[in-house]
Amino acid sequence: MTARFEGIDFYDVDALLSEEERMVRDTVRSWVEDRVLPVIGKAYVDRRFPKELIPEIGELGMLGANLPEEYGCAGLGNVAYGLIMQELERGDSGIRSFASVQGALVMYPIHAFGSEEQRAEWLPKLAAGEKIGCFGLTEPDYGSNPAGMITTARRRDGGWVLNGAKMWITNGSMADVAVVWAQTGQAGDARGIRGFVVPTNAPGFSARDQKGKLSLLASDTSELVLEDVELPDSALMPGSSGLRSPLMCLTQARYGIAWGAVGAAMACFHEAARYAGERVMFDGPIAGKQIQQVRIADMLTSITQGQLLCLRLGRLKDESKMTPQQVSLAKRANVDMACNVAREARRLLGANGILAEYSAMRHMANLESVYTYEGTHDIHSLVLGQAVTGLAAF
Ligand code: TGC
Ligand code: FAD
Repeated sequence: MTARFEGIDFYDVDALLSEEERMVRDTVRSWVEDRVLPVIGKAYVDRRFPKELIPEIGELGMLGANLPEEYGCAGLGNVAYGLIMQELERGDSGIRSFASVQGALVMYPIHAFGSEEQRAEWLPKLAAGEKIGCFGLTEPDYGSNPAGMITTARRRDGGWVLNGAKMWITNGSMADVAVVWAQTGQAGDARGIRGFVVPTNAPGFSARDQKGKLSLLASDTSELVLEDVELPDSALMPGSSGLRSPLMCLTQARYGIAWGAVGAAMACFHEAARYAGERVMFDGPIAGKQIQQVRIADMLTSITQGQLLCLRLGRLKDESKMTPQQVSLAKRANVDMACNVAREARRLLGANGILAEYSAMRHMANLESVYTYEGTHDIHSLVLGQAVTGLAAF
């Protein structure tokens, strides 16, 4: 009998990482094992985001980790950042979502498009986890097509007045600050879209928890309502300009999701491989049955492909050569891969696979949201179709 492969790095991707990248990965991995895995099953069943972990997430430098140190961030490279997302999502997609939104969708735009005052006011507190942020782009009638948004920002008395509603907003009910995208021009004018930094205690701003979810249960998802929210001129992010600005944020978040999905798949694979070795049926471990070996081989192959895809994408990002279309390919491929791995892992576990005590079904349900948010799988198909054919088929 040959030796068993128990790890989750079949192609020794480890050898392609720097010492710092490995150290970051191992630190987050240990933290997730010690602090997330023991509580996440219950938090999920209780439909509760484990908010008590936020200060530690901040303390370990996991929020906006690829942003500069001068604003209290870790100033890491993009591969290390991706590995943080991978390890957080080995715990749960809800934990990774929290960090993705805070870092890529709130801190990134404030850093990229905000004024120096906005950066100084918000970035250090967001990095430390002392303040929580959310990102409002999607609206009830404008999901895949944010260009059509109907939330407006109108000039009044040297400031702005915001009106509208945002839907499906991660961190929405617990946020101190919302990055809100609104139309300052005529309806449908994508170039009139601007971003605002909105304190959630502003009169007229309210958030309502989204009820009835069957996915991402350990995550805060909310609707935001803006009714005559009066803001000073300084709330506008001066560098934001058109739909391109929120789409640039999505590129950052989708990059992290491509890594995170690999983490969820690794967790499912690990659990399934171990279970197969322990579960005896028909006089032997199910690991010795050919059908389960095909399952395991398929999972291992697709996870390995996903790991290599992320690493190459991260190196391109570090060289400032990464394109949004390359990110679309990785988000689309890796999330689809992780959905398949989670489903097959759940099936391999038999009845135990439906329990919260195991992670496969939780990941499987979570990944259905990940498949839909940050550009649905279909939207990324169309982005790639356009990249190849030159024809937009949206
Ligand atoms: P289009 O005309 O193609 O583009 C408008 C301008 O933006 C530029 N651009 C991008 N820039 C950076 N990154 C990208 N990914 C970009 N995509 C496009 C483009 O070059 C153009 O620039 P310019 O200078 O010419 O003005 O815009 P379109 O209206 O045709 O839309 C294209 C489409 C459909 C791909 C886009 O609308 C899209 O991506 N839709 C999906 C919406 C989406 O992903 N929403 C996500 C909401 S946030 C979320 O889900 C958070 S979940 C968080 C969590 O919990 O982890
Ligand atoms: P729709 O756009 O209505 O799509 C419905 C279906 O039609 C999909 O299958 C889609 O692929 C398909 N479709 C759409 N257009 C086309 C086309 N042209 N051709 C073919 N098929 C098409 N948004 C935020 O702004 N901030 C957040 O923090 C946030 N967090 C989220 C958290 C969760 C848990 C979820 C589920 C969503 C979150 N979203 C957030 C919203 C998310 O980005 C949207 O759900 C997503 O963009 C899709 O929009 P939609 O749900 O309105 O679907």
